[in-house]
Amino acid sequence: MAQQTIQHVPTARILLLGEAGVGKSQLTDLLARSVDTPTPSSRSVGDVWWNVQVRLHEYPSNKGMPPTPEWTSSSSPSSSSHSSEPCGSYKQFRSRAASACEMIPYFVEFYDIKSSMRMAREHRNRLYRNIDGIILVYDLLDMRTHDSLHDLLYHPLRQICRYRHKRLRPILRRRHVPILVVGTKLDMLKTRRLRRSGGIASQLGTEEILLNCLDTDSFAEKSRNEGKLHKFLNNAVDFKQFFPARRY
Ligand SMILES: Nc1nc2c(ncn2[C@@H]2O[C@H](COP(=O)(O)OP(=O)(O)OP(=O)(O)O)[C@@H](O)[C@H]2O)c(=O)[nH]1
Ligand SMILES: [Mg+2]
Repeated sequence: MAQQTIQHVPTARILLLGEAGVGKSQLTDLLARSVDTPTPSSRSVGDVWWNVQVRLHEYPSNKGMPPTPEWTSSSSPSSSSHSSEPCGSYKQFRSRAASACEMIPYFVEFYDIKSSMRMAREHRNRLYRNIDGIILVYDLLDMRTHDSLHDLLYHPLRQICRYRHKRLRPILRRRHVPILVVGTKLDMLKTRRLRRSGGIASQLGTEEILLNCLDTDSFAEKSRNEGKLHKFLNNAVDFKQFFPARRY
């Protein structure tokens, strides 16, 4: 990780959107959990209108370069197509790749708005303008919570579009703010639904994760979910860099 003082670590902001009771707070807990911040109080920055939990994210500075073999295949290096190469050359390749890839630390703040509070539009808009990524949350047991995501997304997306792209519409045609869709309560689903091709994730061209928010292994290291989350957070950092929030 690059040597930086804590004041110089930039912050990316992620907004969680979803109906009441779908699991936004539980998911925020899971997303922000880390070895260094094991309890909610150690990673929370509370507010009247929303709960904010924070975690560190390491953004790879060489995102445009080819990935290392470790990320391209789940098999071990010895069983990959490089297996005929002597061990030394594989090690050299890895160390070259590692030294080329500087990890830049970012704070990521997850904004979990309290459904019970009615926040003034002016405060909400001020928050939306600084948002670098959106997580849409729905309950797999109640697909109405999935269908309402379109409505919940409209206003924040419009604000982000207006203040970050400096144009009002069309909202989704240009490169929009990164979005991740999460379906919760997978553990309570009796029959496993097949992936819905007409779902909001495929309409927006984004990744979707189905999980149990109560299971702390849902984002286990090197799991598919962790990979999708990392990619989403990297995209949020990209968005922050390419479309920086202006001061008002
Ligand atoms: N079994 C199970 N329960 C879950 C899951 N996610 C959330 N819950 C439970 O669902 C209830 C609601 O979760 P919350 O995280 O409070 O939901 P919320 O979206 O923050 O709700 P509001 O703050 O009212 O908007 C809680 O009792 C959670 O423990 C899940 O994946 N599996
Ligand atoms: Mg909540």
